[in-house]
Amino acid sequence: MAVAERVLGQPVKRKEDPRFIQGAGRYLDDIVLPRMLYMAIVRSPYAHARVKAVPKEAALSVPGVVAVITGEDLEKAGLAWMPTLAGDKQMVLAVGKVLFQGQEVAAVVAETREAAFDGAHALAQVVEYEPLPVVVDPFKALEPDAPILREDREQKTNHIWHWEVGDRDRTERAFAEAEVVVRQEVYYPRVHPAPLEPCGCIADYNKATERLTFYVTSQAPHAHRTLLALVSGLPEHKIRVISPDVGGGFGNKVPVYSGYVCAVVASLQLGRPVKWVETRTENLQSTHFARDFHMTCEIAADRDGRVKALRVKTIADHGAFDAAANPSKFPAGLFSIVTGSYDFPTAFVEVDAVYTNTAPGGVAYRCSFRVTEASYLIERTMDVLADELGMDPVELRLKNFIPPEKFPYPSPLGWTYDSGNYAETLKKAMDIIGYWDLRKEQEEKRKRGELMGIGVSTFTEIVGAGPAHTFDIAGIKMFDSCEIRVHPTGKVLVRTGVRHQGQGHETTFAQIVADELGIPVDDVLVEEGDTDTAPYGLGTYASRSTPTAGAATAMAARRVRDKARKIAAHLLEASEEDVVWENGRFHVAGAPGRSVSFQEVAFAAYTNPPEGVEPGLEAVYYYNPPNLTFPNGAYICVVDIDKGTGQVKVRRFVAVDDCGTVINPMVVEGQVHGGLTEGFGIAFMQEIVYDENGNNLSSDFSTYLLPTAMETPKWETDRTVTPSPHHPIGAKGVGESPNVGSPAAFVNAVVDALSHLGVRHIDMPITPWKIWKILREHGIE
Ligand code: PCD
Repeated sequence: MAVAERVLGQPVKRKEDPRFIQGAGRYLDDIVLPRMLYMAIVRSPYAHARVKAVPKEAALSVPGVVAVITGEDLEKAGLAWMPTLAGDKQMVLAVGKVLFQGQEVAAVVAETREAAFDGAHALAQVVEYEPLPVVVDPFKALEPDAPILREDREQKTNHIWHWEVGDRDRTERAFAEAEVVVRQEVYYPRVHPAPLEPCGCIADYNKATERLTFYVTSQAPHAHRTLLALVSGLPEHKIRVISPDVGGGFGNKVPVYSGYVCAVVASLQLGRPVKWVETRTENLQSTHFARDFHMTCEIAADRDGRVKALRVKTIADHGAFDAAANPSKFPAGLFSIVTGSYDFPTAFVEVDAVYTNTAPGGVAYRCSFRVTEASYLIERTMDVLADELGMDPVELRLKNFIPPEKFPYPSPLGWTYDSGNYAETLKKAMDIIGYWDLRKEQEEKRKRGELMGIGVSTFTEIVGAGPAHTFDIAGIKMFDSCEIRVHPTGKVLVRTGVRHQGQGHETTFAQIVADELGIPVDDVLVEEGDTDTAPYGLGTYASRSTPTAGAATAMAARRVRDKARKIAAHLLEASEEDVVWENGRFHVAGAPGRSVSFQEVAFAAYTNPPEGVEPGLEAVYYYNPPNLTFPNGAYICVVDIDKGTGQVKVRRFVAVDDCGTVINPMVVEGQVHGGLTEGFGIAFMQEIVYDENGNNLSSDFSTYLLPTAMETPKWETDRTVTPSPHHPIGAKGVGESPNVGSPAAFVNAVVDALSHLGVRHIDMPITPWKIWKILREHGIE
């Protein structure tokens, strides 16, 4: 019999794309319910001010406005504050004072969207504020005479928490004895996930059934259901969260926002559906930002380049409320992956979080909770060390990589890396790009005064949270789930506890099931996002879907297969032990001719089940991963710099990723292209900037730039495959890798182009203006 080609690993075209490319996706704002009202939010123009009066009448007198909600109203209902994922609390609507520009002050509900905006505008004109001194700089916020921002908390400074990990004493000793020490201050600027579809919801409370249906652009519908139940007091079984097609998430759609709570309150009061969709500026001003880490990194090493110790200190700007989205035991997320791909004998890391008059956040923007900051820092500082030692960055890395035989590798900061072959991955990238030839070319060009740089980043990530014993979000354990229903004709419905936002789960998870059950991918329908039908799960972010729900999917399919084997044995009149599963069919051992297909078994499950076997064919699996997965990669970037304008041109970019077993190489390539483009935007174009009064100067797409097809370089991708030893199909996550690994490659390339001038570091975003100034400072015209 011909060996059936496995669908796992095939570039199956995305099943979801026909609806997306025909404009037939169904996003939140496409949903229009009968009798639906619209909500708009009045926001503070001040970054810090007392709110003296919110005269509702101004909005109520606008035709079409039906209700206005203020902080005072919410206070009466005990809803003025909501808990954040970081264990802090955040104002839903301002009570007493506002703490950042764009903070929610009142919600206006009206018959039409236009009337809601008109009402909000009218009210915004008359809200009375008394401005207070503003602090936007986290270092100034820590000074003894800084104004205390959070009067609601009993604290005398703006310091939120201190977190440390590693062996302080051993690290100190290693530094004291080191032959070489480098130290670099690195700022990872505040950026924003800026999904093309902003955040929004429809709250639809039915007074007769006492049920709330909550449509929301959510990356984590089940977690949102539980949090809504806890915040609103509604019984959880009377809440149904539906996350329709999501137009990009990037971590922005993990938290619960004020607009959601206000829409629910409005619908509860009015008994009508209430829609709220934020504008682009609202998205950039007030829904959660990412990064904003001020880091200092030190590496101790031998003269010959062997690393001895790592020491990191970080000031984290958390804005007005500590609303960072992290697993609860990890206030700085998984930042402690900062030893990266290198075999550091010891390390010590400290992070201090600070309140400022800026928007709250700290979301895991394409990043498994602060992994991008960590990866950028170590990859940047390894280059600083190479420069100090006069070594090639590639040689320094090859010398210090964790060798393949050391896996599973216990890192000095407490992780157990599952697998990797870093040297192989780097060498592949070097071959593709022709590394040593480029170095020769660079040498020649330098002689001619031309600026060319080569940047290397060999990063390691940590994705796929749980395991549940260490990881929880607001107390909910981080496992994930899959339910499989096989219909009598052998067609399959798969539901999972995660919720894709364009990643392709409808295809890749179907491939997993098709592969496990020996059926065509087209026979599998994957559904996510409805809490009434999907099994409980923690959602899609932090590249956790494949490591968790993807694993659950394989395990559930195996459960289905185990039952199918019993039925097959009955059909084949053999004992179960003699039934072999091969090439997508069951046959009797030694008699491959006596076989049945999965479809025949499925039909029998409903028409002819064996004695003592339950009819039907379904399975559910809640997968609690034994460990995280550690994807990695080697990225090499080549840049040319125009001396006249400071313009950086990315000439080539080679990305070799290792995400273990690849389910769909085309999807993976698409993920890498998307993440590299975002990384490119971060490195060269983007930053959320505040002036000293706390005005957000980057609150639209003319000031906060997204790369378009015009700026985006051509990406060259390849891979190595080092399967995860603990994942059922050996897969690791990949969605985040390109955003985690690429910023350092871009910046390293630019710094490399200027290193002969004595330049060791440049903070992102690397704009032409910054480069132009540096060149002038170094006398280059
Ligand atoms: N895969 C394959 N293979 C392997 C891996 C993976 O195939 N080995 C594939 C899967 O299955 C899917 C994808 O790929 O489909 C991805 O995956 P992952 O890595 O697992 O991830 P997920 O979880 O699914 O997702 C998440 C991510 C993130 S995280 C982000 S940001 C982003 C990414 O994802 N987002 C997005 N990507 C994307 N895409 C799109 N389109 N959209 C979006 O939104 Mo966060 O944390 O949230 O921040």
